[in-house]
Amino acid sequence: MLSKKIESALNKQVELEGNSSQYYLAMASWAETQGMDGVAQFLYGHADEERMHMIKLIKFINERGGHGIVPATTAPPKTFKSVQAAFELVLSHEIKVSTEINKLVETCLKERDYTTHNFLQWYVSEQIEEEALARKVLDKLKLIGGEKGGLYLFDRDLQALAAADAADATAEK
Ligand code: OFO
Repeated sequence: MLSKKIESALNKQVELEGNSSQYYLAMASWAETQGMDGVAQFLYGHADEERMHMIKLIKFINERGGHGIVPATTAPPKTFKSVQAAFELVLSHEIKVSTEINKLVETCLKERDYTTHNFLQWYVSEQIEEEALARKVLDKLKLIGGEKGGLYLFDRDLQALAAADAADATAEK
């Protein structure tokens, strides 16, 4: 059984994951309007993953006798200064998510809720991967420095990455 404190902390995380999903969805839609189809596919996939993170939390809360609350969504920005600026936002957002996950882990230890602590380890590892991926993408963008030919190739790279991620996700089902 979840304590009220842990239940509400987990529901705050549900909200953050839901907002992450909307945020990346807005970036994906914007990138598509800029002709960056690979970037768009990558970010659509990322938005789906964040939604899956939200649902995983909701189900866990319910399984442990709590109530996973579906959050209201906050409107994300409609446009972004550049692809690089968008990925800078992705990285800073993921860092924020990691910080919140770490705080949650700490709260679980203080409350001696080892089951939730164990469940959250999946999110801890996921955040390491997501931060590393965002850094890798940003490093490539910095190398390109806004040069058109480079951006074209970058877009194709991200298309391939999005297709590989989608294949992995299907294999995991
Ligand atoms: Fe990348 O935010 Fe979910 O965990």
